[in-house]
Amino acid sequence: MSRRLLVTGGAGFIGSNFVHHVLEHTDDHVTVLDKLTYAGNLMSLDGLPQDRFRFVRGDICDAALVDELFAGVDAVVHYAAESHNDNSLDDPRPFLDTNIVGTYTLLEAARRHHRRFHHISTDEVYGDLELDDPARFTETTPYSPSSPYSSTKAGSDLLVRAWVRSFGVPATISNCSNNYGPYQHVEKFIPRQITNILRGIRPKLYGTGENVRDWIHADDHSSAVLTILDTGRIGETYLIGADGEKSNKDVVELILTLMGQPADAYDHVTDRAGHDLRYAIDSTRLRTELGWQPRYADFEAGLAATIHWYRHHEPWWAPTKTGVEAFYASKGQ
Ligand code: NAD
Ligand code: TDX
Repeated sequence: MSRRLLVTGGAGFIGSNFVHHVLEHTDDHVTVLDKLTYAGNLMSLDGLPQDRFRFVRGDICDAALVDELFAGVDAVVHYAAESHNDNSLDDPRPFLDTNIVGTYTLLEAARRHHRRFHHISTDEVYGDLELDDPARFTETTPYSPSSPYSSTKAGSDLLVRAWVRSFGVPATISNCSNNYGPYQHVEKFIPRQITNILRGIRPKLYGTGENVRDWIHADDHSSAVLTILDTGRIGETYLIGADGEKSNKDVVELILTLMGQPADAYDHVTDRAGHDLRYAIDSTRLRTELGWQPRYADFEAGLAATIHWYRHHEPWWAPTKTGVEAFYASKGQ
């Protein structure tokens, strides 16, 4: 049966991938609510079926607008956030406004209209792991966020849990690992290095580059969220991951090799303050309870496809590239 979905942050990286995924794989109708901050890009929503898609420019902190939109939908998937750790170290305030107050505003509307609500979050709420720790994050790992970004995401998760318990809001939460794929802003690690190479700039690795991230293709994140929306248990948290642990150094070397450059043609730059060492997700609950499986098992193939996408979508990323590199250069990164 066709649903009416509201997707916040649908002009961003993962939100836009989700909108494409939903409109391709279901009969659902989608309304995107997005403020179009520096991170939003309407070009990411090109080519969608216009009879099932609507875009509304607005702020998730705008209670009147949010209330009006909730009245007209069956369910809400909440991606909108300030999402970049490096920006949160530079200016934390927008992270508090959007990630905390914005989520609160949406939860109050979900409560008033009793709407199904799915909250998108991150594995960074659990802090980090040692490189040689056999443990991975599970749904019961204690919260221990490190950065202004991850602490505001942790705060938003706790708000959702409280609104479920205190007010009976029918909500679920997912915490996903690092995503890669098309439509990711060039401030982020993988697109930054790909577009650096395309511009003749050497890739930049923070610190030693031994830090490990657990990579998942954005389309696999989307299929997991759709699975939780369809069959997840209300009040539950699900971790989403695809067993993709790689050191940053290995990822940079693979990008260089796939792009026909010497594998060591990169620079070490100033490390990120408070840089989390390793993230790793155990997604057993999602796989066994809900039967979800990732489709992009081969990271190298997914990365090659992502490189191909950036090569052929320069008009999508070129307008932001110079400003992002100037920001990093000012910090020695
Ligand atoms: P992004 O920065 O690419 O996109 C965020 C979008 O939200 C943008 O379109 C922006 O315009 C919009 N937005 C920001 N503030 C808003 C506001 N106040 N009102 C309305 N819209 C607003 O982020 P992303 O990487 O796509 O991340 C999306 C979500 O997924 C976030 O909640 C993030 O915490 C989570 N997440 C991201 C990753 C990752 O690897 N990128 C991993 C796990 C979880
Ligand atoms: O130029 C770089 N060089 C570098 O070595 C950049 C931009 C990053 N890095 C490192 C820092 C991290 O160890 O690469 C790793 C990945 O960095 P980001 O792309 O900034 O991602 P991360 O900080 O891991 O957070 C991401 O995953 C979890 C998303 O941005 C978050 O929104 C999500 O919650």
